Amino acid sequence: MRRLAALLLLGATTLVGCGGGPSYTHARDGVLKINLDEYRLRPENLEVPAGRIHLEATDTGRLTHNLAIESFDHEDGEEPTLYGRTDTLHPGEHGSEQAPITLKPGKYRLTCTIGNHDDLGQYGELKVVAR
Ligand SMILES: [Cu+2]
Repeated sequence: MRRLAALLLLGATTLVGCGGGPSYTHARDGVLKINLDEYRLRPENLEVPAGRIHLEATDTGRLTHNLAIESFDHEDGEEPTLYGRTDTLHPGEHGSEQAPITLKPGKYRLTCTIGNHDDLGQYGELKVVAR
């Protein structure tokens, strides 16, 4: 129980980001280059200027994965908004977005929507900043 409290505290500190928050990888030219494996996105947290976003995902794992961009906030019982995703990728495959993606400034969730991969930790954060 004490350990759980410590973990929660740690989570709160990360959210506030008192200088020690998550670091963001700057995506060049709006291209999110992300490797997918069990069960991580590498890198996890990316920052990109608003506008057209491209996905460049590679499945470096042993299972199928995909890469999706969805909203952080959603009503109880409702699915988050899906802004775009790749096809399902098999080990060793590369994939880009299924349809053009344009994002406004804000925070978005990066995730793999296959099985319970998200629950297992395969997610990250996309910070879209004003140009
Ligand atoms: Cu996955």
